[in-house]
Amino acid sequence: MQGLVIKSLSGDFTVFSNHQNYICKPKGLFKYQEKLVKVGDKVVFDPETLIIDEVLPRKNDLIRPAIANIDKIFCVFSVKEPELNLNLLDRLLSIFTYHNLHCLIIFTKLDLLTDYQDIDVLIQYYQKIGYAVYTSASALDLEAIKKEISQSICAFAGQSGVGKSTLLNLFDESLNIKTDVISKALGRGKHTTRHVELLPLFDGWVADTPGFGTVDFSFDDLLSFSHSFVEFFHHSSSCKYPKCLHLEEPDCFIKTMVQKHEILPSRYENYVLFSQEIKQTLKNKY
Ligand SMILES: Nc1nc2c(ncn2[C@@H]2O[C@H](COP(=O)(O)OP(=O)(O)O)[C@@H](O)[C@H]2O)c(=O)[nH]1
Ligand SMILES: [Mg+2]
Ligand SMILES: [Zn+2]
Repeated sequence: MQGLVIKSLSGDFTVFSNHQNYICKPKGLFKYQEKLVKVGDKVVFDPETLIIDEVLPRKNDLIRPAIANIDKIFCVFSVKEPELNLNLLDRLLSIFTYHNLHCLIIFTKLDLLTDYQDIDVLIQYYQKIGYAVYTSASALDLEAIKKEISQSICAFAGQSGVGKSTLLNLFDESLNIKTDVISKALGRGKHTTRHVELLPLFDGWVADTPGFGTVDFSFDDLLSFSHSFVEFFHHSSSCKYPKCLHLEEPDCFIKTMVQKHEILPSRYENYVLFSQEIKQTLKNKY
């Protein structure tokens, strides 16, 4: 029988199939390599012996958090408490886009703002470059997020304390996910969510995943990294050099766009910071 791995806990894997849960073990072959089965895996298992025989090919595969076959990844960012972290937002969008994951953005805690002008600019910019952007303060947006979740395996990424668990509980209070009171001293929440688990929601599945502050940020080369900034990639054919990295090259259309404020300054700043970081990592690797 085929099923979906929705939870992994000390060597046991909960497989959901035909409206039922089966607690399974991987077959002998996997025994020493239990890490080979992941939450999100589609598996072939025997409902009698409760043995997982085969892991079907993955559509994608994240290492941290360990989860496979994600259809949609919501990048959740608070506008305050903790302060909006655009560096982390651009970092997540870049690496997830590089891995062909469908990213969406949710801004939370808009109630803590007195002025909405800055956030409006950001919302419009990220929408313009192709990402769906929602705010947890809008009922219409919450309806739209519901529709996105339906029939999909979704993950909620973002720093702790931004309101991921609160949002999921708002959708379905029976999920009863533990939320966290922000530690004022640290300006961030404690890590309440520890393991990865898929929870049923609106005929889809959601993972309330911990951390994501330190996502695995490695690229094969700078050029493919540059493509992960989608609007840069879109306009890169107008640069003088076909393989322009938009750094030191002359006649770079992207830099012109930055000067004309057609590209958000923080996007370009983060792009430059990330390219330096990646350059250093690639140098150490070879
Ligand atoms: N003011 C405000 N606080 C919120 C909002 N969403 C969540 N919080 C608070 O932020 C803290 C962290 O929320 P939590 O859901 O645990 O964050 P998580 O770590 O991302 O899962 C809790 O004290 C929540 O009550 C919001 O929209 N507005
Ligand atoms: Mg949480
Ligand atoms: Zn360029």
